[in-house]
Amino acid sequence: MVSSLESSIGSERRVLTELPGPASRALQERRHNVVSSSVAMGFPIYIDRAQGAILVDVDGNHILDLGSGIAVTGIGHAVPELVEAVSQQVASFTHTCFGVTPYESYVAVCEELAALTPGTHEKRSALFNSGAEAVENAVKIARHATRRSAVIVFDHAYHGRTNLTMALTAKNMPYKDGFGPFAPEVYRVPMSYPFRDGLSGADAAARAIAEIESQVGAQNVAALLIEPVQGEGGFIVPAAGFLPALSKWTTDHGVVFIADEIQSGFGRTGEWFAVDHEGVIPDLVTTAKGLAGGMPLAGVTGRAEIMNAVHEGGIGGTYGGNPVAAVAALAAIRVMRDRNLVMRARELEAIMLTSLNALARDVTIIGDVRGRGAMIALELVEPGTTIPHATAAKAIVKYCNDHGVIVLSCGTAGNVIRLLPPLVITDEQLADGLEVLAEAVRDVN
Ligand code: PLZ
Repeated sequence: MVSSLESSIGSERRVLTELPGPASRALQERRHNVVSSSVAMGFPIYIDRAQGAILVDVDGNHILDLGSGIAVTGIGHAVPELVEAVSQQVASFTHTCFGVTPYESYVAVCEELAALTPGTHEKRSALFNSGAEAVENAVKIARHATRRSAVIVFDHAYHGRTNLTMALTAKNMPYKDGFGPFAPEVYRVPMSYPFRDGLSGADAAARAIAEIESQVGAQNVAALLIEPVQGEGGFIVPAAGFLPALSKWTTDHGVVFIADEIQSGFGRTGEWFAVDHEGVIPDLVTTAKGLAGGMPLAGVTGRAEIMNAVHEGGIGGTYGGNPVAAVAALAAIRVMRDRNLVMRARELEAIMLTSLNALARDVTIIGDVRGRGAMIALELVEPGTTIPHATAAKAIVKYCNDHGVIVLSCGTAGNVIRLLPPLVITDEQLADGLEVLAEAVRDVN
């Protein structure tokens, strides 16, 4: 069954109808009658099936996926190992609640997280359903372990949409507007943003630390929470030395350093975790997205003494570490290892940077090309300035969508185009997608 699916989909982009096509438009009508208009609407083609880097919609269009469902399906779609593992698990049992009666796959995922996350210290993990839930629990654990309350976050940060994680997230629209009051004891400090601040990592860290010390006081800080490469905020890679300086400061002051690796983790940046590029060892790491190849699973992993500081039963949930999601994670990790997808992310980086840097030399609206691994972005500006150019980003996304390529925008100002291809994308597929993107940029320029 799996092989017939593969052969029927193939690896090429193929647009047969206008997009969205008639069958998608009919579903869109139904959606409008029953789905809340508050739910985001990206590219309303309805997906029927998918394989590798290709999504097939209900009109039979073959769409090239350079978004991976926001950095989730790094191993690609319909991966036989994952299909097999999930199918078998569904047939065995789908749920018991790990807190009621446990099962092996939860333990095995925690063993993998202990082995893969940075550092050789004793680690413990707890599993959850979503990224926001992992971040929220990491903060709960850090507060409990330190008996302090303040949490430090950064400009442009994205950590989720629950009440606490909205407070941690920097951007008002669409995430926070009208949803307050927000959780207290959250303090925001400047991020290192080389394209816009021109500061060295050390200077940017000194600026952030000075604000923390004067406005909050190190002794009140439970946790410093940071995305080592920011995702929704614009694929901002901090200047070298920024993360190590912050990490040292947290160690010196008994503050829990939490790396939110939900978007940047699991091979995406060409290391298992983005902090690995600078040898930073976080106290806690949050994971989700790429962890389980598309099944909902998230984790908090970190120093045993911090993770075990909470009383038994203090952390949990009905579905956290669900067995179907857990076996999917074990399969996804196996596939990543077997196919050396972490190294593949580096190859994708080289291909994307070469192509996009060449494009940037030809056009006036690209201010910056940046990123790590298969997490690469274009920051768009008004020609000859650094003024964010959000309308260009919108137009580029639309052009790509019209031509059957999924690309996503991001950035506090909405002026960044991000590429998050599945790590299994072929060279030919990526070249095709980059060609469409280049046409889009030239069209808008
Ligand atoms: N931390 C770093 O990137 C999720 C958000 C999509 P959840 N990013 C995609 C949207 O518009 O809601 C994310 C992230 C980082 C936390 C999260 C939250 O993960 O699984 O969406 O809760």
